Amino acid sequence: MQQSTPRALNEVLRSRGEAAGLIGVILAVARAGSGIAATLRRARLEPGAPVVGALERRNVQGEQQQQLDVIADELLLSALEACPAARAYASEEREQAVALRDDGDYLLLADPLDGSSNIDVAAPVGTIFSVLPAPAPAALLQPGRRQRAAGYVLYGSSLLLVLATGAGVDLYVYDFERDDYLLAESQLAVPARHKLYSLNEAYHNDFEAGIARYLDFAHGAGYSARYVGSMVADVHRTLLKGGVFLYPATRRAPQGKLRLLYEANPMAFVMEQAGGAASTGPGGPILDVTPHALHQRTPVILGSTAEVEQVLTHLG
Ligand code: AHM
Ligand code: MG
Repeated sequence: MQQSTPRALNEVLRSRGEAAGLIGVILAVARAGSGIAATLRRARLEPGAPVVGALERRNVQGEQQQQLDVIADELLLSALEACPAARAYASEEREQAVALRDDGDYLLLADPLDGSSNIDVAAPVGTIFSVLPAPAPAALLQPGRRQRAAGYVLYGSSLLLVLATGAGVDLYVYDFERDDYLLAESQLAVPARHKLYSLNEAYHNDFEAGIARYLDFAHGAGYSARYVGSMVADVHRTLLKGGVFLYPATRRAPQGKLRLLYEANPMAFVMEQAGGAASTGPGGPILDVTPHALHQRTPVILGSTAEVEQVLTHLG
């Protein structure tokens, strides 16, 4: 894994007056992100290279291979282990949080490789992360409103870092030659409205009546649909172009599929910081939910303010 400091990213964060500890945590995530990207690019290229699939799966040479989600999780953990400000790490890949340093000021929560089933088809995937303050004793179950920073790394046709630290949303592009993240856009603003929805419509018969009513409305109102099936890619498109991303409750998954702490909260923070909205539906804003469990799931409706509102009016 590359261990150098992303200097340009560091400089921007310092010039914004961010706390040194917070900068350290963000740089650790950024470093892990470029390490994950390097690993993704090597997949299948050499004997023993990682692939997605069961850990028991073997490559054509008969060697056992590692799941990329597990590797991504380990890269994040080792980057944080070198970071004095990190108090604990919680991940979608781990049953329990990992304690790091008793005097660390921040907690990192992450989905190390979101949308990993898309890797087999070389479609975009991402790392989603959330940074919370670490009061003593460390408290992982804080509402998303308390996040100090959140964002994602998108492994797509370019490697992007989208970051919100409480004063808007910045987009950085990773320069592979300089091993650094360069600021490409500041103060991203999600368009207030755009007739586009993004959800897995195959679950139509499993959605509650309100979502079905919304879809009937959208079909009659000239909406378009886009769905990659990687939350990072779908949310990133929503952030730049507008529209609404939904992963509602279904009959089989009454709380939806997405995790509150690793996926919904960081994406909701980014979306609100960009002037958009993020709701659970009848439960109100995602960021106001008080979590009761580390791996808790939540329905997600986020994107352009007017489009989120439109969905909510149909939920009754
Ligand atoms: P994962 O964390 O196991 O990768 O699952 C989350 C992913 C999201 O990226 C995406 O929005 C969703 O699952 C897609 O689910 P579905 O296939 O049910 O539409
Ligand atoms: Mg995920």
